[in-house]
Amino acid sequence: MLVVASRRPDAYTDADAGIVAALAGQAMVAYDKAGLFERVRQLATQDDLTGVANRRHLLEQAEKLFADAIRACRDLSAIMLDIDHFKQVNDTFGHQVGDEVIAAVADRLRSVLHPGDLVGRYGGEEFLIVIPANGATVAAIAERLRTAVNATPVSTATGLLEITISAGISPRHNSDGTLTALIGRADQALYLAKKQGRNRVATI
Ligand code: GH3
Ligand code: MG
Ligand code: MG
Repeated sequence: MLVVASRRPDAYTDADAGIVAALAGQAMVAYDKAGLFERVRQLATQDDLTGVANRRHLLEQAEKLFADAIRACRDLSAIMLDIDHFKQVNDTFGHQVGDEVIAAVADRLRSVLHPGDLVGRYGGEEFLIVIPANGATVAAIAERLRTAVNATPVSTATGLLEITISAGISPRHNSDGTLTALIGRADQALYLAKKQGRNRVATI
């Protein structure tokens, strides 16, 4: 609602009202444009299913965090997470229930992470987290993420499902010249966690 007021009686003519209406119309166009712009930005950066960063946005943001960490000599780690035996969920209950599980896992990851942490969907049922920490701190965060997923069963259309994840951590080393190298080590660590029996965290 737009109100134009004056203390003077009969202050405005019909022509004035027309001008105000035209200006308000212009403002509405700008308002709608801003809304559309925000929607396009969302579509370009967010993963539809989970609301976390999509792969492209995730890697773009991760490159920035990686460059900043090198410049300022700050701690940085990558955590690669993967849902355990997820194919069984799809095969037993169907892909829609699988999708519900992926979305619920993303919610639980987000509930543990802080605003400065980066989380995105790296692949189908794989999430990458890039976090300004290393050593015992990042190990504790990964453990909290694992526990957050496993603590209570996930509610789906087919009922409650026990879901676990495995996580691989790679704290940034000075020898990690590129983000790709850092992510590669997180992936190796994840592979180790799977090999050691799943539902656990491993560090390389
Ligand atoms: P592991 O414990 O070794 O990770 O076993 P897994 O069964 O989770 O591993 P695998 O990589 O074999 O299975 C991943 C499955 O995820 C295969 C693929 O069909 C499924 N998938 C990938 N993206 C999606 C998705 O968006 N929705 C659903 N429902 N399934 C997906
Ligand atoms: Mg898996
Ligand atoms: Mg996988």
